[in-house]
Amino acid sequence: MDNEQIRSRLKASGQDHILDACEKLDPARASSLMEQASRLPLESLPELIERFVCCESGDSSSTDISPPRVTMPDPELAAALTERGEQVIREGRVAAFTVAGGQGTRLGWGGPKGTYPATPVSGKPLFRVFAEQIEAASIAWNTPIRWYIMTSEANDAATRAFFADNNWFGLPRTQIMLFPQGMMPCFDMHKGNVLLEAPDRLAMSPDGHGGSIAALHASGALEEMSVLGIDTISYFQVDNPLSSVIDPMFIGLHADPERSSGEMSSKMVPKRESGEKVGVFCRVGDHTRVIEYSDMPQSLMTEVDDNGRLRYDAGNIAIHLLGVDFARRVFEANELPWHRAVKKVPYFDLETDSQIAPESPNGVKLERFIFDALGLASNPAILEVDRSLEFAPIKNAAGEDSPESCRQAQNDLYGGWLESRGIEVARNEEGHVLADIEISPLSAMGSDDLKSEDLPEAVGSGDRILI
Ligand code: UD2
Repeated sequence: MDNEQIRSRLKASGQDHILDACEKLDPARASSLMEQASRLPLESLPELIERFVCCESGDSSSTDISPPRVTMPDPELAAALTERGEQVIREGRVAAFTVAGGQGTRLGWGGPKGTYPATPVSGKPLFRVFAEQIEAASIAWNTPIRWYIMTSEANDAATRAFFADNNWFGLPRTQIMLFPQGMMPCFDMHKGNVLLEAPDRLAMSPDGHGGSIAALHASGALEEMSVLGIDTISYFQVDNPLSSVIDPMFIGLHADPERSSGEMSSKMVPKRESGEKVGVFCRVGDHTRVIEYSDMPQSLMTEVDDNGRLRYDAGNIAIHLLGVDFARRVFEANELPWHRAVKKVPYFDLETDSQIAPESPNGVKLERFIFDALGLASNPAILEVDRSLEFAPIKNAAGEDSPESCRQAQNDLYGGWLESRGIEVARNEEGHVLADIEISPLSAMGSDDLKSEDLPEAVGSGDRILI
């Protein structure tokens, strides 16, 4: 595309200020800025700005809200679903997919979140935790499970370097594919202008984990999955070491035509308390949706049923299964809504020719959320799972959802495994394990897999057990 074309597209989309910026630059830098501008979704910007940038809320609110239908299988059904799921895995139809494009700002960790040391004894980074699960599952079901990882522009190089330095965690290099997510421009919250980060650079930010659908397409991953016969994507976030990366029972539920269309299925845990910062699964009209904690009206957030249980307690732990055909359909429909986040965005001011660090929010970043795809799925299955077995995210530096709470959750979980094998484990009055215990999925994927010769006689306070 030549400069004239970009020029007229910029004018038509109301972003002429970028042309003004170019006029102040030498030819090389002007051409770099024009090139960045040419990659913006210019034709859709005016509508996007009107709907999501220059208005208070991009979210449509609805009054027709009710709790979702949740599946809690009894042991007999669980066994049948597990068997079905194992068959699907054995046939090589499932891939693991980690979204790891976030910056981990709340945690205050400099590198990509997946490099964070997460396990209680050996301090394994999150990426290794998942890699070992994938290796163990590949062995257990005798099929090389493909692992897709979405990074972002900011952490792609560091993530690749980390995998290379760690020899791809012992997995064949060909089993892993990394790709960056898309970027969206940051806008002036009043005028809708795309902000400049520097005189010759647009201010851009990652397009949210919902951008994973477009990134799966753009990277060729969706295409590759079809070629390899993969029809199910096991989606999880990089911040939760308890994620069961390949869960046969969940996969069996997703693949059971009586219980799911096989388009999208999700796991939930009952919320810890009404204010917990997780999105909540709801029925909105005829669709299942997640309402993000920040968008949930207070009255619904705290509403209780006749038994005193929160009516909207189905917390989203961000573990989903997506059909590959469904993901392609969501990509083609291009209907996932944008969510507006008002932020302080440092920018270069063209009028004063100066760099501004705003003291109050001035900009809007737009993100897509993966769970909005639920609204496009027919008959999604929502599976209730036990928080203590599956959800202990590392998000904050201290307190809830921190390295410390996650470490305790891992100790409690693995302590329980040892107890189920008749081993005495020291616990405090609140029931928390008083030792550090770590069990690699390569040693055991569940308590039944533990080999007697690996087990300690007892676990006392302060012990450190690595199996
Ligand atoms: C998310 C959910 C929340 C709940 C919680 C469970 C959203 C908006 N909220 O909250 O409802 O389910 O998780 O743990 O999802 N990521 C990318 N690219 C991006 C943004 C995020 O890859 O552009 C990844 C990020 O690396 C992480 C995950 O998505 O793995 C979650 O991101 P977050 O930390 O921003 O989400 P959070 O904790 O606000």
